[in-house]
Amino acid sequence: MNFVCRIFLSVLLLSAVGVRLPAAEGSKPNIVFILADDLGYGDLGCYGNTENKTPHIDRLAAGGVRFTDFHSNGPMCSPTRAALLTGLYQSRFGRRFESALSGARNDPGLPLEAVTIAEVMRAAGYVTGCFGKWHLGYEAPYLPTNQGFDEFLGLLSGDGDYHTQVDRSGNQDWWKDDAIAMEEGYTTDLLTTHATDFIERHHDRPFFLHVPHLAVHFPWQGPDDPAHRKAGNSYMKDKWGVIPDRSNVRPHLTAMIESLDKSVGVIIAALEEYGLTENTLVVFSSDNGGYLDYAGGFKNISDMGPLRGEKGQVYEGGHRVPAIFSWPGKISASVCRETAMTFDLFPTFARLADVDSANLNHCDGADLRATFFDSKPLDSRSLFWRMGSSKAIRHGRHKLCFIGKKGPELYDLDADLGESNNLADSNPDAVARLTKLLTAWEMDVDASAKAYE
Ligand SMILES: [Ca+2]
Repeated sequence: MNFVCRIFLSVLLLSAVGVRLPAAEGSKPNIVFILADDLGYGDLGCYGNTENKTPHIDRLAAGGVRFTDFHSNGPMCSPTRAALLTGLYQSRFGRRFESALSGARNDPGLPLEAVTIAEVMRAAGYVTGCFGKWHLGYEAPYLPTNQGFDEFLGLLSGDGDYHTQVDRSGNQDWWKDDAIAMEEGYTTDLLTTHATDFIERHHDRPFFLHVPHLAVHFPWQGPDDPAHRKAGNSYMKDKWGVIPDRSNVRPHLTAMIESLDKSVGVIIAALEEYGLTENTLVVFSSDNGGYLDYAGGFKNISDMGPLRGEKGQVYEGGHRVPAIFSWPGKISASVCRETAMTFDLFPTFARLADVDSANLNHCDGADLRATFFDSKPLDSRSLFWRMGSSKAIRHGRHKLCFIGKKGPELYDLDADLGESNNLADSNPDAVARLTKLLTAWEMDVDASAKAYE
């Protein structure tokens, strides 16, 4: 069965189980997924940072499973979000989804016929809420409320001023469901307030709460930094924010990270207040890696830990991200070294909601439950990234990259996490084997994408 047939069969199956279950279906766990934006692999205390104070996220990690080899599907915002929502490689929806959606009015969002995790959870009896950054469509009909979320509040574009909620084109960008609903406040705090309000209103039934924070994407503005953008002006050339000392972005980023950490603490406190802690899986991750020194003249930005590269690249710094799974009483504290990816969350969340595995066969991602519940290894598999003319495959300890028109780069990540020692010349067999797998994957996803071009 080809891919398009499989996805439409899946839609039919979802329709068949689409009768909402009664609210008394209390045994199903709540799921809270908090997604940071552009957070570097080394930006959190629990991932080795000694400057940023992140006690709430560190506490989640200390009591749960902390992955060290977790990857975003893309090294940019929109690609990872498309993969998260669909459980599929974003490339299956066309090459547009391998980079950030532009926001142009002729740049449609995620196809409405895609089956999203929010639609799956809703069909399984969950109330679904998204509070944060969408970046999968800028206007109707490509809105979260048409993609399975009962409630949406936040921004549709890729970034906005944290104080005025104005996007880089000068548009007011703060929405409640399908309408502009501007609010006073700091973006991270506003999203936190609405997320906890959602918990309060729905604490007596299973809920799927997705909090895709804007933090810590630029403009780099901590809570005490000034507003930067006003509606009606264009900020395309100065989208980064106002940093008095461009050589040192870090203090601003630290303030943003600590505000994000505070948000996690407030959401956890809300779960505790309603006695939901032992029936709720909380997952924290990032949509891609952070920044090193940037071409706009900014320096000392994210902490990438030992990794090479940054956001937008297929080196580890672009896509190896923090990932923490916390569920007190159900998940034991451990560090997990299995290789996993954002799109694995789709089948994982769906299976926790008792969705039949037969309805999930179309997914590219894998169910991670046995990994974080029972510390079991995942089946061997290859994982792929492609953005523009750069692409990479990971299989076991090896990673093969093609950066633009340059020749192959082969790294042994077990021995060389920093991707500094290119083994392509000394191991041509591995290069040939992985190139063959990568080529087959490209043919597969490009064939799927024809339905959307
Ligand atoms: Ca991002």
